[in-house]
Amino acid sequence: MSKKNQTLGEFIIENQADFAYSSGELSRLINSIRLAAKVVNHEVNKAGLVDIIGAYGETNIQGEDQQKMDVYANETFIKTLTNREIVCGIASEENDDFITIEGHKKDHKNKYVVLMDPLDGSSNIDVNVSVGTIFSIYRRVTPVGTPVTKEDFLQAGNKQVAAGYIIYGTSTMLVYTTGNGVNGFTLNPALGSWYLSHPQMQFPETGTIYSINEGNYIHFPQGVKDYIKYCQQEKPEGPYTSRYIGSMVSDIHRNMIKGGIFIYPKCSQNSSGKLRLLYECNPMAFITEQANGKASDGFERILDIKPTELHQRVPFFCGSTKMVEKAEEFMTAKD
Ligand code: AHM
Ligand code: MG
Repeated sequence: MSKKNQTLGEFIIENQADFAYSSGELSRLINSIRLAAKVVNHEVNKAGLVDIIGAYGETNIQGEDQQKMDVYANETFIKTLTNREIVCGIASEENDDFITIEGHKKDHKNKYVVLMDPLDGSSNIDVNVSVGTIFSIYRRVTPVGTPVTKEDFLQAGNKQVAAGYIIYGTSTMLVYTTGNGVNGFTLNPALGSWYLSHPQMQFPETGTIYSINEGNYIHFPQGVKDYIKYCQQEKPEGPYTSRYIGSMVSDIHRNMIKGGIFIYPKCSQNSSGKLRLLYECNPMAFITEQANGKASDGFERILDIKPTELHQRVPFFCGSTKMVEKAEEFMTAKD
């Protein structure tokens, strides 16, 4: 039950039983993420003041320009998690391969792996628009005491024990699930504390917002084109509203509160879409389902896809259940 002015720290202690296996390790892990998020938030907020924004001059494995803040956020999350010895491995959008964390005693005793996109939508920083961090947590599948392997990271999304995102927006929020609903905490920057502001978040069953980069319309599959036309048709509630920030965390966060669908489909020039399964779609899909929404690749449940590669991409349809179902109808009819 949510209490007035409850902080994230208090919430974690009070809901210890929600944490799978409840050994305290997972709560310490969430605690580390909330700490790293505060540090990144501090820098993101200053981005317009100091000469820290702009391309860093390197490209990541996806062949995209890395922004300075991407690098900073990546290092901050990795350092914070590594120093606290609570994970045995990390995979990040910004690193080609996963990182093995052996622990100070070099005994590989930690049980969890974290997959993350340290700063999603980072090109938005240059124009003072919201960005986010996305994280996904699994229990390792290889034996404790041995170095992690790719197998520990290539788990289906339905095996996630926790997932969340931080949205660096007009206020900064941390939203996460451990498989028992979704709770959102807002940072009070003056105190450095996260307060439970959005208990048990739920997608409305349906909505009137559709979020998709319509500039790519010509490259979309016919099913998506038909669904967009459906969104634009006159209906009792009027044509739907188009809202696209270009920062998935912010687009989905808004749609979770107001009711809507987010789509990043495959395109003729990119057969799997743009978004990454392991550290973008899976965590957002876990949160979405926990908030009564639905997430698929247009046909199949995202969380049931068996990953084959760390940086694998997947088409993504995510949001209010009825809207995703409707979009899937159009996909099935045409693809
Ligand atoms: P990034 O991880 O390189 O920032 O890319 C992911 C972002 C999402 O947040 C957003 O929904 C999408 O890219 C926008 O892409 P596009 O500009 O093609 O619409
Ligand atoms: Mg990203």
